[in-house]
Amino acid sequence: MKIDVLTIFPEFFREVFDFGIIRRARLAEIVEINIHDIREFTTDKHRMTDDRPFGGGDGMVFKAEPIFNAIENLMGTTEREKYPPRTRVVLLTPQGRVFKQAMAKEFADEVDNLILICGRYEGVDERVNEALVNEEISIGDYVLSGGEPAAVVMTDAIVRLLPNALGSETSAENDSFSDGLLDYPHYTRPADFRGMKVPEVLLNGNHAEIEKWRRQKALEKTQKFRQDLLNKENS
Ligand code: 6GU
Repeated sequence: MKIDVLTIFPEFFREVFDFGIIRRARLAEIVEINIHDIREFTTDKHRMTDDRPFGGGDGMVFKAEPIFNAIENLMGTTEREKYPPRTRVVLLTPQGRVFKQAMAKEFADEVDNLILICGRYEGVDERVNEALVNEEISIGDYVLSGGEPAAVVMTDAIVRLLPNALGSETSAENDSFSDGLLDYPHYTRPADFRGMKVPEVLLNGNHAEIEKWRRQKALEKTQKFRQDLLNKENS
């Protein structure tokens, strides 16, 4: 997969993709991640990426032109109907559909060429959406000052699901959300840490019992913190 991030803060991404699973996936050429400075695609003397909103009101609006230029440069077109197959252009904005594990899986399975546009200011000129964007995505119900952290979140969630991104010692199958439940609790040595004991069932080697215990604990945790996950329509 190739991921292209469009941002006015390329420095923000200087090291975030240099650790752990993402770093390994990049080195193994499972994913290629490129950061592009939207300001490089301005054409005016002052390299302006934002301007005042038509109709008045507070704040600034991200200009359409530099984003159109950047997409044209990447895709050879500014008509989303003409994008190559398995391509998605995503605008990261609090106005978008909320990103979920199932969406991460979809992108990992169905997309080879992902473009993440990091929104900024009070918003982005709507013509970007009308012409270029396949999908607006938010990472949750809170407001960030820009889409940059969301681009990192999406990239991480997707890359770790790409074939061979996780080592054999780990697996995405048992992750929280992959079965619609939160994960069960984990313990490692020592069995007695400062008087706090690991549940007996995990020590006795009875795998059927252990499975049952884990399932029960996952259910309890989900019931306690994420009732919404138990109503299937929400997930
Ligand atoms: Cl993608 N962008 C911004 N600015 N705020 C957010 C968000 C994105 N997702 C949640 N809040």
